[in-house]
Amino acid sequence: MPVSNNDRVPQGQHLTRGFPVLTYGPTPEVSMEDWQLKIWGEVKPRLFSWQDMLNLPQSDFTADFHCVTTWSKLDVTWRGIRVTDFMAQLELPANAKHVLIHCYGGYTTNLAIAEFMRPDNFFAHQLDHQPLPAEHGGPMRLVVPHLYAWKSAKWVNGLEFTTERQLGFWERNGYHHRGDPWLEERYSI
Ligand SMILES: Nc1nc2c(c(=O)[nH]1)N[C@H]1C(S)=C(S)[C@@H](COP(=O)(O)O)O[C@H]1N2
Ligand SMILES: [Mo]
Repeated sequence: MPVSNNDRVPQGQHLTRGFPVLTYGPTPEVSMEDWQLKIWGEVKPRLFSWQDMLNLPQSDFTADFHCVTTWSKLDVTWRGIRVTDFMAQLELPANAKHVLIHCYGGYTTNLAIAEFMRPDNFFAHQLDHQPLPAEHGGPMRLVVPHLYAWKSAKWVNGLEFTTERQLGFWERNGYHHRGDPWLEERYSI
């Protein structure tokens, strides 16, 4: 049976060796000391430092990774902070329905709150038991395993909560607002 028929590899995807780097534009250089995560919009504004993040519960994750350019990688091992554990620090009002993820370097991507607040999503600061390399989004990235990997924002530095959907970078440029690989939600229209 060809590997592309593996029931963990969505239609139109193939397994890749290694871990390709896919970045639009230059790789931002951000140290752990300087790294910050800013929270704003339909929520009380907050600022989280690197130490604030390390003070939260730390978890290990094994997750599959599906890039819309058709490569998939199974069982990537990460360590970091579960999004639901992080969100327990905020009091999110009921009218906050969407989040626009902001990154060092200006990249953005959007998620509905229901897609963001899943227990399988996490902020990662380790890959394969090593500090997350800069090219893979270090010092800290978001990982959203159930959606195409353009939602897994590297060099994350902000969460903007909104009542209406605001589209992120790829979503404004023809990609699907949700991006479920199992439904092949690749492009808008
Ligand atoms: N800030 C930022 N995050 C990003 C991207 C990017 O260009 N900038 N590319 C996205 C895309 S299209 C993919 S497939 C994954 C790739 O992650 P990797 O380079 O660690 O494989 O990161 C996503 N997150
Ligand atoms: Mo991608």
